[in-house]
Amino acid sequence: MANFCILGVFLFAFVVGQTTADCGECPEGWLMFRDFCYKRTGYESYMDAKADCAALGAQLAAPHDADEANFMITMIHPYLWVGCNDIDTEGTFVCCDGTVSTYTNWRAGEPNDAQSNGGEDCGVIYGNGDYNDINCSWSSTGVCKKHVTAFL
Ligand SMILES: [Ca+2]
Ligand SMILES: [Ca+2]
Repeated sequence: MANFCILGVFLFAFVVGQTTADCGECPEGWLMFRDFCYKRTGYESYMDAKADCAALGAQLAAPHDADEANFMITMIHPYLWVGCNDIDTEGTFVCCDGTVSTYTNWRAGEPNDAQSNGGEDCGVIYGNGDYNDINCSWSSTGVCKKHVTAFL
């Protein structure tokens, strides 16, 4: 019975730890969502946005679910790089955080790698949440994402 009590305490601590993590706050100029800090880049190419985020020790953000996408949409100007591209393998969108995108919301007919635009390998998200692939050298804003503990 005692063992069950100890297990219970550990489980309680684990659950509480998961829901009330006090990992600090985002510095001025960054917005917080869950345990991450977000900051919009300038209006620039995908590679420049990615480089700007790297210079901040952050990654070009890729939404991993609808809630995160909806948060990022509040930073749209006028749309956002989503931080995932299929540069290496056409049709397989890999994200800057090293994951294959776990959340996407492609507009009907997208991604279409439109050859009339010189090919399209970089994802953007629009204000309604729809995704499109556009030419990576075009300009958009992006969002840099960094775990809040990285600022401690
Ligand atoms: Ca493509
Ligand atoms: Ca497209």
